[in-house]
Amino acid sequence: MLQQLWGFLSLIYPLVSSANSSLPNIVLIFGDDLGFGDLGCYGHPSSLTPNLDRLAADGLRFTDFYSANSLCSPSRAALLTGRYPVRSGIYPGVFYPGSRGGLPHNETTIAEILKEQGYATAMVGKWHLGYGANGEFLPIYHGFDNFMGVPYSHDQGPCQNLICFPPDTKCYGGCDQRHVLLPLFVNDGIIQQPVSFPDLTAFYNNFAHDFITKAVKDNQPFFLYHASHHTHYPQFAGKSYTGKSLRGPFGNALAEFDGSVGKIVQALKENGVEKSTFVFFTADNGPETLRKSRGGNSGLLKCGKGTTYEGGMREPAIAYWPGKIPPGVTHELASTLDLLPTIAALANAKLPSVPLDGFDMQDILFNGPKGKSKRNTMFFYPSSPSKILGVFAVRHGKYKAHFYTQGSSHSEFTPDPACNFSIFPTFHYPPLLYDLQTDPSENYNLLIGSTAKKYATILRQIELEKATFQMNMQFAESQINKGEDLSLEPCYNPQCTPRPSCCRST
Ligand code: CSN
Ligand code: MG
Repeated sequence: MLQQLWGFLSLIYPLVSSANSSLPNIVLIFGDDLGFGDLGCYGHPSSLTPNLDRLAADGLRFTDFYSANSLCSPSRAALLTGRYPVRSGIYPGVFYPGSRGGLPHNETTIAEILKEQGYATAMVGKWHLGYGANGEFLPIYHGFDNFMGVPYSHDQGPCQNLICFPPDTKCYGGCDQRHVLLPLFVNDGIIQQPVSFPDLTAFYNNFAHDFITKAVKDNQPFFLYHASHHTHYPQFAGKSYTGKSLRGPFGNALAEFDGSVGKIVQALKENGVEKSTFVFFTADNGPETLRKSRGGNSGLLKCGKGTTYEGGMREPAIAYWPGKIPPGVTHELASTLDLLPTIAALANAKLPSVPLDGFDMQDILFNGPKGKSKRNTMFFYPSSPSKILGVFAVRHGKYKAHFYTQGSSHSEFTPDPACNFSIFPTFHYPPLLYDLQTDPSENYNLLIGSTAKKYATILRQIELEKATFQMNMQFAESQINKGEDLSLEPCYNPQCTPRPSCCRST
């Protein structure tokens, strides 16, 4: 009887699993502190990004794509939940190694949605959505079957001498000395502390390759979330990328990241799944110009990381799916918030029953030049949002209105004084209004001078959108204000003293 049942099951298994394998694989690639002007295919003259440039040439390149916040943790929360990060409590600022809080478990991530549909799920790289007590917020507790990476930024620990090749090279590091040495995790266990950054990319590339190969062999659709530490400060690159680019340390780091993109696409080809995989690339927030030539570049956009100007939040973005996504360039408005609904639709999955801020992008992806966005508005919260001040800026169609502007320490050292740290939140009424199609650099306020009256209707419309949006916005309790407890930081020898130095794995 048991044998007959077994026979029956193995007979129908291929039918069930081939139904599964008709679901597309999903690869999400996320850069860090990478600006609108940093890639070759977005006009940078000395960057070396042949793999990303090829994805752009053979895929769809976005010109008007936004992250949902100008800092890392909130931007990543929005990417994985399809919700403005104030809804999940990921504000103000970012998580630290000993942060008590993390992405709440009642939030639904893209990984959880896809797991429900039978996907194998993995994350490689920088998490930055909390570690918490005993690693309770790690990716494996948010829908990822497998994780290899560092749970936060690599400047959030004493990182000097970990990042350079050869090892005795002078490194430029203002790394945070308060914390434990940077840990490399596999799932919820530390395999190396401190992690050796010049060797890290090879580890990640192999992990991604093996994950893809195994999922294909198991006839399982897969979701890979590759969130690079590149090109966050301090810059690092392994032996094969050191000195490779004309653009110095930032360029070498970017080239190494680009190399990983190439390796992922190669693994898809090798396993015969390139034509059944949706690949999407973008980045978390604008460039950290504070690092001068070792930081990124927002190109013709104003300011960078930490600000609600275009340079803080408009990002390069590329969608790639040969045979399905017609190659081209789109000027449609879209956001990281739109990835969850889009991916859910591709995987025939149900949407979580919570307020979502994203729109299905399939029409933009699959309909070539006729593809239209369902999104007509994007709201810009600052890096320390509050209910009282509300959204700082609103993009509606081609217009953007700034109700508050503020500089940021991350955006120091541009020639534009508006970006500087010393500029506190400044209220504008009437708001500053820019036409981002004729003036993407936000130089020429339309609401001054004799023509201002012409824009009364658009201004009223934006104010109505803003009021409606804010009326419906629920701020969750802040996870970041729960503060830090240094004893929660990840440590290879959990009971050891004295911390943090005793946490070393070798
Ligand atoms: S971020 O960069 O994680 O990419 O946003 O590494 O805002 O205080 C930001 N911050 C450390 C960082 C601190 C970071 C902050
Ligand atoms: Mg970042």
